[in-house]
Amino acid sequence: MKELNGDSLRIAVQNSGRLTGPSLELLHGIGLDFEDQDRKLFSRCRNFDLELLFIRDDDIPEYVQDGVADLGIVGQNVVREEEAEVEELQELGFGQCSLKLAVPEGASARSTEDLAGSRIATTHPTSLRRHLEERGVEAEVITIRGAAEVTPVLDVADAVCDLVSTGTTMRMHDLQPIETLWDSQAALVANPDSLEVPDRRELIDRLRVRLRGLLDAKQMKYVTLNAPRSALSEIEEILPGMKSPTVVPLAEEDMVALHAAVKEEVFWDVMERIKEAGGSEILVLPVEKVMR
Ligand code: PRT
Ligand code: ZN
Repeated sequence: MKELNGDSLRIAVQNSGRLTGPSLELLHGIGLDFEDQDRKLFSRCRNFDLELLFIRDDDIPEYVQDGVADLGIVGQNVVREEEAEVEELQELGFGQCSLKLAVPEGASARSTEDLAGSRIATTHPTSLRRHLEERGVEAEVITIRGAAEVTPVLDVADAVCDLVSTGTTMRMHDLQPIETLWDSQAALVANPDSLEVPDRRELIDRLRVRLRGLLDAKQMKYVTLNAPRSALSEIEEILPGMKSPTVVPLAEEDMVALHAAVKEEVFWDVMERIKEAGGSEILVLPVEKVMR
């Protein structure tokens, strides 16, 4: 194992919240062996020169920007809100949400412009102010810590600007979204200086390759099927494998077996066309990791 001059690579992860479980699962998924039971401030990887730093999500962008950690796993929303100078390396496919403006059911406002002169309660004041400025709308921004959805009922605000994922919270409070400011998900971010230090860069790149492998695999299925040799060229065209499909002759003459990796998003479409072209005994298996 390579030792960095002084200290190890450090990654900041939310200590307890929505991103914690998926973040740790991801890090374990790329083969990192570390203790995550008693959530101390630090946890050291046993098989990689990496230390985990468990902190509140709001502190992650700043800690990464200031070099307290080289890397962080955090919502894009927090990075934007803190206006942190960090480099986004990779979207991670969890923690999806949107920042939305909403008004009570029955209110007449239908757009940001309609909120001129209103009081808007938000957990994301910087983002809201920027949005209002872009639209040339003047409104009172009321910053709150959480539970923006109760402010209209309490007559603290006329509208809210908060994160939404399923939309249940807003519906339960009779709030109707009128505009989406942006969408967000969890991302891997880095301190720009850490990327310039060769030793660190090398470790970061290794982690990135592993992450890509894991994330790519999630979007893939491994497919095997049988087909008459005569249908081979047509099926090969339909089946967009990583390169081209593996073709194996079968004991039964004029029949072949094909193996290929197929992207989840085009999966059903591809399978239907293959069946039409003469494919049969189609087996679909999950892909655990991909290394290109
Ligand atoms: O203690 P700490 O500061 O670390 O945690 P926290 O309470 O600030 O954050 P946490 O754990 O709630 O969320 C961490 C991150 O998850 C956020 O920064 C987002 O990147 C992401 N995320 C994804 C969400 C949501 N979805 C989400 N729905 N964060 C918050 N919410 C809240 C929202 O504010 C609203 O109150 O959930 C409610 C709405 O949910 P739905 O499903 O009813 O629409
Ligand atoms: Zn937080």
